Amino acid sequence: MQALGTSAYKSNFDAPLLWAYSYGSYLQSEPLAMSTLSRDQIPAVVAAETSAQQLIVDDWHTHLLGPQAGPQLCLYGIDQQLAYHYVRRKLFAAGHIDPATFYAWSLERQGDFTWQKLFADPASDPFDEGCRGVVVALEALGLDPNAATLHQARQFYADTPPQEIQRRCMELAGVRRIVGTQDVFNDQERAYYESGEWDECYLSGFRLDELVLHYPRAAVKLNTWGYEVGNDPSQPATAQAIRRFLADWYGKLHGVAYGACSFPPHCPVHDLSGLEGAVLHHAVLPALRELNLPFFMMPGPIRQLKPEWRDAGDGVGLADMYPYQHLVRRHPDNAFFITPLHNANQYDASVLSCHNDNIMVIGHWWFNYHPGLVEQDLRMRLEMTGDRFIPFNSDARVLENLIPKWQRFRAILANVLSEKYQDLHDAGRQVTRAGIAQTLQTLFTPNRFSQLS
Ligand code: RAT
Ligand code: ZN
Repeated sequence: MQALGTSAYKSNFDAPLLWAYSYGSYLQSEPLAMSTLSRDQIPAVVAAETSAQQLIVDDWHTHLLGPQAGPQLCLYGIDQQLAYHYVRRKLFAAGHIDPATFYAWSLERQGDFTWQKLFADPASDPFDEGCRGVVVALEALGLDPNAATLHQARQFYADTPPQEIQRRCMELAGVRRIVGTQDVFNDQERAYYESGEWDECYLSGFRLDELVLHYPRAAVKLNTWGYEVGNDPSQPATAQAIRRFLADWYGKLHGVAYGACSFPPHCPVHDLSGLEGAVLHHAVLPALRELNLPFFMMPGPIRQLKPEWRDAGDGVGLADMYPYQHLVRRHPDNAFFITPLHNANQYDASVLSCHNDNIMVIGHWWFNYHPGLVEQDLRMRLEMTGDRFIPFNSDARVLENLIPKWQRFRAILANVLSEKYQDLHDAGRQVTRAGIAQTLQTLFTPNRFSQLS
């Protein structure tokens, strides 16, 4: 099998990671790191090792872009936090407002209304992760999450440059680099990618939903852009043109980490007689293999169940995992990540990664980003695969989302990992601080697919 952690792929992630801090420095400067921990010492050591100061991570899937991308693409601030679709969903589901009326308002008016109904009104305690996240971020940034109005928060954002907001969000979350969601079929995004400046800490997740799921629509654009494609992606000339398009954009985007696509629950990704399967088989997967990029698959969303709710109106369905089993076996030289949206698919995804060395489970997002589910999956993944998965990505859309999501996950990680290390200790395994640091490195190091060679 060819090396999948390719030079291009590795070059994005092989820069001196802050891991140097932990494992390496312990080995050199702290001999104690190698000494055996008692059962009672384990929780404190795991808590320190998983903290935002010590475990600095790359966030593998977000929708973020930095301040250089401008206010339409770089979302931050109190009103954007309140407009996050996890929060809006709650507003609409509770029947507080008719969506059409709400969307006709300015962002500030939407923010005031949302704050009043979901936060200031004592009848609405924010137990849900979306609203709780706003409370956590405000508190972490030194703002009053119990304020009656948004006056103080708005003043803070008016006085603070976006670069400073970004710096604080990343520092509080313990995030070093951020992979975004680059959809070049989106005209507004493409205009920025054609000519905009990139902040070095942002890398690209090359988003391929339009190409794979809506090929006829995508083909019209491809032809407009000078890639001569026909209706049938299995035709060699068409497949070749699509591959050229992917290679060209790989060159234009900043530090592409993978190609990515979400799939509806019953998508026949393996079926070569369907358009999705044909685009994948003849064009996308060969191109990614040539570029040495993994393919990041997100089965499960049902888009626009309630179109009038816009991005708050999507749903989720249990995915048929058979097509994915077929796909990863048919393409043994491609690397895959998988992150099903439906919680009941998490187990199948882990099993899939147990008997295929070219696929790894990653993260939590959207409807399965709930502490109870994340904790349950983390246990299951450790128990089933050892350290062969990437535990978390934030899927943040607004910069401040980084804070609550990573804080929440770190607490879960510390708790579950302590329990697992105590369990190993009880079984007779010697547990050391250096060993814990090494495991965390393995779990979060993005270039592990290089070991597939
Ligand atoms: O979780 C979300 O923010 C969704 O709206 C989706 O966009 C999802 O993150 C995705 O990447 O498809
Ligand atoms: Zn996403």
